[in-house]
Amino acid sequence: MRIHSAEVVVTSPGRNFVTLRITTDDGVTGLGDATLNGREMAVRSYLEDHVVPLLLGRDASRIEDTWQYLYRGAYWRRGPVTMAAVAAVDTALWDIKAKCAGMPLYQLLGGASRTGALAYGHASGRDVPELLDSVRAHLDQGFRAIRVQTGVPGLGTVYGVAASDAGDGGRYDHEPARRRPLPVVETWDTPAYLRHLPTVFEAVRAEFGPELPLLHDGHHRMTPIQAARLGKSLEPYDLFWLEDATPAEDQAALRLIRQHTTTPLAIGEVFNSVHDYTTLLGERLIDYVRSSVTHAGGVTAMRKLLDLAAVYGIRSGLHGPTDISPVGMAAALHLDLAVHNFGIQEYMPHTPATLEVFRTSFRFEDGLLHPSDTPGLGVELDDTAARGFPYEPAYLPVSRLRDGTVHDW
Ligand code: KDG
Ligand code: MG
Repeated sequence: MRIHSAEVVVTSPGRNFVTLRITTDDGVTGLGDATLNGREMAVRSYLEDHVVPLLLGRDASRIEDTWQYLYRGAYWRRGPVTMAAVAAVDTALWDIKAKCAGMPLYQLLGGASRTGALAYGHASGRDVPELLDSVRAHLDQGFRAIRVQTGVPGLGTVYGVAASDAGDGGRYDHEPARRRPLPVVETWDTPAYLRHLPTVFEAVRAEFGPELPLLHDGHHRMTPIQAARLGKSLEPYDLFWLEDATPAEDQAALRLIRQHTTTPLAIGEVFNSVHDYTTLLGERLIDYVRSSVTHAGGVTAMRKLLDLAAVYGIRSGLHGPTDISPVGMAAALHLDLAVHNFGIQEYMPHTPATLEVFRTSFRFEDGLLHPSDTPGLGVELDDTAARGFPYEPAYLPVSRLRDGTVHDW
């Protein structure tokens, strides 16, 4: 079974997605997600100009060999653009292999280890009353674990907080609504955030009790000692995890945080290689691996990463925001179901327009996600619908401190 063609589809049903479709000479198709928020066209070019020509005529069943060929063969390895492209090829080939086997992908990964993957939803509010309403709305939607983000007194728009309560408890969507040719600038103040956040968790625990798993994303904004202090001050509220407390590329920073707090730590959504994790895993400095199939080299690389994490008793918490397409999400769900060291899965439901383009079969029931038993990944792309949503440049925001200094967003 040879690769006959490979095409890149860029579509923008409310936000941009990059998808690779590989077709074999006997007509089997596979999809891979290559979306890199704000840098979509770089991945498209990498795939179209440098990867697709290498794929034509290759044996579609040789997934590991193709992964190594694209990774080692390029000489210039790693990096988000390269690894998103490699991931898309890898995921599409797994989709093809599972379709040919007539099985859902998770069966090829060893079969189900659980009935479904515990998902966490994103509650947010500009203030505490709005946040509590949002938590209630998420519980009503069936979520059994909740990420908590709020506005900070004195600051305007804050990461993770819906700009309005749209009646569904507010929906935060990583900026597609604020599309423009240049990134918007948000003002940030870490001391104000550190003073405020423990009071937020106190209010949430007082309202919803001790059992509900609660998560929080620091989104890379603290210094190690600030993160250590936050972890310590949140200990009474028993978080499931504190995510991305410090800029992720500084693995050694986690040593300092770990020395001061027992709040569980999660990191890795911006990582794209197992090599980004070696200190973190080897020294057990984190509790959850946050990478996505889309950005970390595909199903093949993610499986290896999670198996290495399992050696150290570290669990998965795969990245699942709306800028991971339904194809990337489905790939994550097959892994979630199969690996022993599953922890939790992030789940931001995609918009109806996105689900017109990507026909999914995964389901969310009673707080758990299941990839379905459709052969392959269980997602198909509707080309006609995709063509109705042309690419629009869109960027993530940029943070500046009150004095104008650029900060981590
Ligand atoms: O594109 C950036 C988003 O994927 C990121 O901001 C989402 O931090 C995020 C999360 O935890 O989902
Ligand atoms: Mg995050």
